[in-house]
Amino acid sequence: MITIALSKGRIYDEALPLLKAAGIIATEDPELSRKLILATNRRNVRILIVRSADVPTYVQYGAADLGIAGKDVLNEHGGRGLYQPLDLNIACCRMMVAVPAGFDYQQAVRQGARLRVATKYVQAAREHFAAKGVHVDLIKLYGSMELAPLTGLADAIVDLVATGNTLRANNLKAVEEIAPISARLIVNQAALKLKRDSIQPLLDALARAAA
Ligand code: PRT
Ligand code: MG
Repeated sequence: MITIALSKGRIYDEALPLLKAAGIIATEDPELSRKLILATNRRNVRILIVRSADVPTYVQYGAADLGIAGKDVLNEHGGRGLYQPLDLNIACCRMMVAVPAGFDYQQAVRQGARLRVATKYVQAAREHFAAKGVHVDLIKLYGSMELAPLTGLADAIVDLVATGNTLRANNLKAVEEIAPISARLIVNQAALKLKRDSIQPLLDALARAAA
């Protein structure tokens, strides 16, 4: 059996055509079914539906052999026990620093101000500001980061930006790119060795589909 961990929403939607090209079709739609384990057209392949931040954990411990997770999520997880063979080029966006439209970020940085930064991506934010030599107090949030500068919780946020519509709608502006983000295929290192005969053809097919 090969078990693939996926999150519902944009990763699942954008992974579907790639999996299909690799010959894997789920027999149910996770948006309609409440099942967390989906069967596929292939008797030896099943799909687990987990929260996006939990995908690396399932694969790390071997509860899933493969998974698809955003680079943002992998960076926070740390990637231990994971083989990352493939950039799938889906769910693309950019991790950015954003501030209120009227805030002069560059000047605050030049003046050596200590910034309060709210984010779900504490690890990435810490590395980014340390490399720039900017002093920050990081405030961990689990979502709706855009609200933090609007309520006085923080001066800036680190968040993912795709179209920029969410920032604009909340009177914020992106001031710095931290990293481009896309979803990666991840594989449990032990599973790759033990089940190489069934996993390698799947990796090859996904690589062709993502190219
Ligand atoms: O939403 P939930 O709390 O269930 O979990 P999640 O946010 O982890 O899952 P999901 O499905 O929203 O995101 C899964 C993955 O998609 C992320 O880990 C990213 O790798 C990737 N991705 C790509 C994005 C975006 N684009 C994106 N735009 N994830 C989130 N966003 C959010 C962003 O945080 C912001 O709130 O969309 C908003 C900005 O979008 P624009 O288009 O308005 O700029
Ligand atoms: Mg989300």
